[in-house]
Amino acid sequence: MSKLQIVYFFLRGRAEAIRTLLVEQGVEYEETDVMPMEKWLNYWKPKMAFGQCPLLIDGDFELVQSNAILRYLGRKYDLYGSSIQEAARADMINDGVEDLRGAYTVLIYQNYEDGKDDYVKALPDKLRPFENLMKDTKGYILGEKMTFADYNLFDLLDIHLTLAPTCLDTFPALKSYHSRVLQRPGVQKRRNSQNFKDMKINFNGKE
Ligand code: GTS
Repeated sequence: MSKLQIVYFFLRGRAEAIRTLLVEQGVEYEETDVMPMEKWLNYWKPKMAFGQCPLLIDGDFELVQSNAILRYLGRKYDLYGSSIQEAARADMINDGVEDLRGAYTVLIYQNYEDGKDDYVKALPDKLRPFENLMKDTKGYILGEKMTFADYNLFDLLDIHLTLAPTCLDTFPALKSYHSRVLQRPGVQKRRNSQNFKDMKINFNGKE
């Protein structure tokens, strides 16, 4: 069986939760860097269903949209809870992650210099819903077992800690959740890899 392949920029970006999930699950994968830009524009971009990456290749199956990829891997590796209610809670939190990631992406790529202060000021109101949703769990989104959405929520919190290092100080549940996920051996394995250390978070270097 061929290895899974992630086709993306050499960035953490929208692929980092996917990579961390795969490393933690012990799934070997290969990376294809879509750069240089001419190759991205002329070769890879036209192949992408929505003109954007990441793309996951699993044998003869190809999938774009980072959240669809996370959900696919969630189903494939049993990281999607064990009832429709559990799956729905994982979906709900993952959708919340996407909403905040969208706002973060606009800041990073369109308004960093002028918008960062206001973004950081408004951040508590954006993080509070996650704190409320996570305050009764001592473990992960569904309790003891990780889901695909945990990799995404962890990554979201992690990039916000780089943007605003004290942003979790008033959110004890999120702060301990972030360090709990960070300490997981598989997550540490990913974080300690040279590949992770060499990657920027975002294409333009802003973080
Ligand atoms: N909704 C898509 C997803 O979740 O996968 C968005 C993907 C996306 O925005 N990809 C960007 C891209 O391909 C890269 S990044 O924002 O993830 O860093 N940009 C290049 C282009 O030509 O649009």
